[in-house]
Amino acid sequence: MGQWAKRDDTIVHQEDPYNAEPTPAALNHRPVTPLDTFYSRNHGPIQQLDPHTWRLDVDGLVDRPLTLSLADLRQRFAQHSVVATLQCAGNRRAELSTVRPIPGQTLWGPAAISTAEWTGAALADVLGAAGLHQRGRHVAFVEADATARPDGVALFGGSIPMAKATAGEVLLAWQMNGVPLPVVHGAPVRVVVPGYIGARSVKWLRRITVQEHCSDNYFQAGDYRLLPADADPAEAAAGHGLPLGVAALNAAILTPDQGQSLPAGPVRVSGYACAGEDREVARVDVSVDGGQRWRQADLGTAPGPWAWRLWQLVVDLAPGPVKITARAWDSSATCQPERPEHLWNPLGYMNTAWSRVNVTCTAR
Ligand SMILES: Nc1nc2c(c(=O)[nH]1)N[C@H]1C(S)=C(S)[C@@H](COP(=O)(O)O)O[C@H]1N2
Ligand SMILES: [Mo]
Repeated sequence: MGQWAKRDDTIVHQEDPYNAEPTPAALNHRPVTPLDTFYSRNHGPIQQLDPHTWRLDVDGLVDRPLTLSLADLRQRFAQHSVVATLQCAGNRRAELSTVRPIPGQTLWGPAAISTAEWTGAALADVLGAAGLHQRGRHVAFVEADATARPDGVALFGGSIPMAKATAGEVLLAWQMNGVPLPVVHGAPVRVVVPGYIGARSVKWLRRITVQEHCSDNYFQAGDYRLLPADADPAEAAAGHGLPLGVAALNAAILTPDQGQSLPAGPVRVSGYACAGEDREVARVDVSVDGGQRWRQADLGTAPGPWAWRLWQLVVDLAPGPVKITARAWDSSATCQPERPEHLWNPLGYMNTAWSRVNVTCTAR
């Protein structure tokens, strides 16, 4: 067992802060990702909070500011479970970095994405108990500051618009796959915002503030922004570019492996597809001739409306080099963009280009 109870074969991009993704093979085939396989993305230290003394403040534009213990949260509010996929906005950045380098950012493969069954209180219910003012437009989250952090590393936070915050699917979760939330995933309580980039699902939650404007936390105002291709990354800090929120349609091939050598003949191609916000994955197409002809993959059943779809297709591969391509369509008839060149941005976010895997088939 590796660090933070992750599998031994976990790909650890960085030890401190801990940033790690599973191998594509480990992620594949399981609609709900086991805890030892779930990716983990951290901008600062993993916080060790005592669940008995932990408190959550709810303040800002509310009638009745609240201070809740874990017991209060569990007893005062109905318990909900949602199967939701979390995906880092930096997922698949490594492919973007082959277009042009992306210095200083974690080069995630296709597995900075995972799915869990989250259990907790609905944020909507907690906000209802606090009483919302008319002027409240955004709900901001900030993490605890229990652990010393290196100089210059800001407290993690962010916000979501009021309509999303009160929609019911956003949870203050204390359980993941039926067990208490592991420390590395934000114990004792984290936010889970289904359909949004992972960065809005704040871990080690300490405070919820209802406010007129979106969060000015560094990780919303100065990071997780999509800059124009010709911008200097330092401009993000000044609030340039597009703030990221709603997730975009994405898909990736998980098997076969990039560069794999395998016998010609029938080969199973498989992976995931995930739509953003309230859209659904409608179809996944696979091509083995660089995109001239396409066949439809079989979509596995959705583990829930906020979760990815796993897919697979057996294709017949001729001897020689083969380019396998996969692309997803969503319920708005939107398809993923074709090439990473068209998406390249200085911080390397939102690579949703068609997924490509090159293999070599040997005659048998
Ligand atoms: N407090 C805190 N919450 C956080 C982060 C963080 O660094 N600190 N990282 C965010 C990002 S960028 C992502 S993608 C998800 C990752 O969640 P996980 O580590 O449970 O997979 O958590 C989000 N919540
Ligand atoms: Mo992220």
